[in-house]
Amino acid sequence: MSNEVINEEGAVLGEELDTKVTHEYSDDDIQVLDGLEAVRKRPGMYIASTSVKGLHHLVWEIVDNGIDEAMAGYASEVSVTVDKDNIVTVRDDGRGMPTGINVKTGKSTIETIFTVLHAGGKFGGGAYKVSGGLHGVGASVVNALSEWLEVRVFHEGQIYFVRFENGGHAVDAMKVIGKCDPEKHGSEIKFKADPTIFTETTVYEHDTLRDRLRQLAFLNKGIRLSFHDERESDPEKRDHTFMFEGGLKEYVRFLNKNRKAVHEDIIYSEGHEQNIQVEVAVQYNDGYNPNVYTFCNNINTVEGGTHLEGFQLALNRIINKYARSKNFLKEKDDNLTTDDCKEGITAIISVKHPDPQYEGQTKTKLGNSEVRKIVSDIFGTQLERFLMENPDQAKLIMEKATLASQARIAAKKARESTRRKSALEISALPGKLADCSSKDASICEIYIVEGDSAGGSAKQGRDSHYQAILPLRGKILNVEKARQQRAFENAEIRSMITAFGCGIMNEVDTSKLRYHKIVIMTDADVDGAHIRTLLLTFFYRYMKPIIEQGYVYIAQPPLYKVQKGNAVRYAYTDHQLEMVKAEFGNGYGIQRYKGLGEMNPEQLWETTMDPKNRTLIRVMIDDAEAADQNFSMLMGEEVEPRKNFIIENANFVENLDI
Ligand code: 1YM
Repeated sequence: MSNEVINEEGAVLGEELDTKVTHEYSDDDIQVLDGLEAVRKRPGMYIASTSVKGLHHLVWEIVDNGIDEAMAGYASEVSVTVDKDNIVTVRDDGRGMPTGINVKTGKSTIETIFTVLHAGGKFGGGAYKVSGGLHGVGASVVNALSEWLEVRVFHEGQIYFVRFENGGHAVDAMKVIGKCDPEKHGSEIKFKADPTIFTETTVYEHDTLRDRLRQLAFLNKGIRLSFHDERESDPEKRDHTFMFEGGLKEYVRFLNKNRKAVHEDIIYSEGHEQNIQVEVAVQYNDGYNPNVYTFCNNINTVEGGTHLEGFQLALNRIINKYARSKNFLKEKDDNLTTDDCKEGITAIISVKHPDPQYEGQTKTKLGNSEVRKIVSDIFGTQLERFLMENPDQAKLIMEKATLASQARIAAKKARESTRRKSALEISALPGKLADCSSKDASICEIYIVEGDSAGGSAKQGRDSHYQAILPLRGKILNVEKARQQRAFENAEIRSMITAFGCGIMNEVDTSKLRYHKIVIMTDADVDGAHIRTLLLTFFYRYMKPIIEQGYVYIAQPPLYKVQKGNAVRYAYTDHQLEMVKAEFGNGYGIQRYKGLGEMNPEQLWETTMDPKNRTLIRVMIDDAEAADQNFSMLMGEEVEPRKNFIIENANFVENLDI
């Protein structure tokens, strides 16, 4: 991902709006189109990629401009429509883009906005632009990467229009194409992504658009964001409207909806200092994992940064202060650690900054140092007030944090007293592991197999040069419902930790991973699906990098064996079964596999383990929030949402998006 913003000389548009001049501009013309040509030649410099992710960036860039207009107080709604041909229309009801002529380019401001590469921060002179998008790279990038793009501006009863084609050239100068209700005002951008650039796909994902629009509505309270998807046949799913007066407060409620809250009210704080806006919302649930999401200018800063640090400082400081003053902590007790204070927390931290500095590997870590103190002050003050004003809820939070601390201290003692023993155990590979002979991790695979009998077949059927087998007995511990200490005592979990060799939690080092394919192989039934989910939950909570870096796979055993004479076919889905039946006509026999154990070693090798024939599904996390929601729902305490999910996703066995 690249965050470079190309700021061409003379592209500061704000001060020159609505200045009507005529101009000779052939040189500018060439320069402008050079700029767009550069975007088309190296799109990766301007958008994250030309994959499906980059495709969606086009929408977000335009939506961000509408949100800016709403945040500035001029618009109340931004809407996104996707039509049957994946043409996108984004509208707002703001002032409408300026309809004057730009003095530098001698062209309409609209044409200038869409053909000159610019830095977003410089836009609009005076008022700063806080939304994220492509870090302000701008509407011109969307134009450059569209087959065509149309702009309509509704202003004082007139409809202004410009169409761009062919790499971003205006077909004609801006003109008035009709009249509208004089009360109507706003901007409308319609575009078709260029399939010669987005070669993978130009089809938008309904859920991706819906989820991000919902998130933007949470992050920008009071703005109505609506989504209309004309490709949806189900009218229930075609339209979505999101508007949250409560902002992050409602976001936290939404995230905690599948969990049991420890206290009723959401702790909410809001404020600004030095032109930096801060909003934080917090609620504890009865789980053990912290879920803290941070944003700067609506961008999810997944690597954290100074806003997260400020939040943690205040959380630690105020909770300890309150715990001491109300005697939840005795004089002899050590302070609670930040981890103690974060156990079971759901928190959103959102800052809006006029000049954000991003750092880190993926440029998603906020670097501005002044933000640390500002967030700490604003959140700290309001957290303290909440505790003072709500002693009953404060008590529940203090009990939660002190319990976390006691568990941590007990776990440490237990670890220390068994250190010698466990050090020995950790270095020795688990007895049940049938390891492979190769030590080259890049070719090695480990199959995590359900049950000893399937484990036996897998051991005999495998290629022992590069395939290792680790049979698991029964169901592994549900780590979503257990503290760390219990997880580390669990034999199956210990076997996996030692076999993988990459460490756990903060210490995961995938360069030490002993196998570059970790393959979950379970029966194709409900129990198998459950075990798979338990395993994925464990990997997700304790070894997230192995999922993030693409080392985890799911094996696909066949459901049926169809035999006619000597001809044998395996079917992995009911659809495939129908195809095989059609091929064989009649006189065939069908065997339905109820479990891996029913296959002999040769069959298991041939159908599920042999790289020549097998299908492996790689487990990916695109969206940490969605994955977290799924795990807490599938594995957590609340029964109702889980039941609904299972009813809605009866084919979960085949649908492995997490
Ligand atoms: C669907 C996308 O782009 N709306 C939009 C954009 C602008 C304005 C209003 C606007 C801004 C200002 C003054 C200002 C933009 N203007 C500019 C520029 N919706 C969408 N709505 N008047 C109108 O910021 O001062 C860039 S975007 F540069 F011309 F001011």
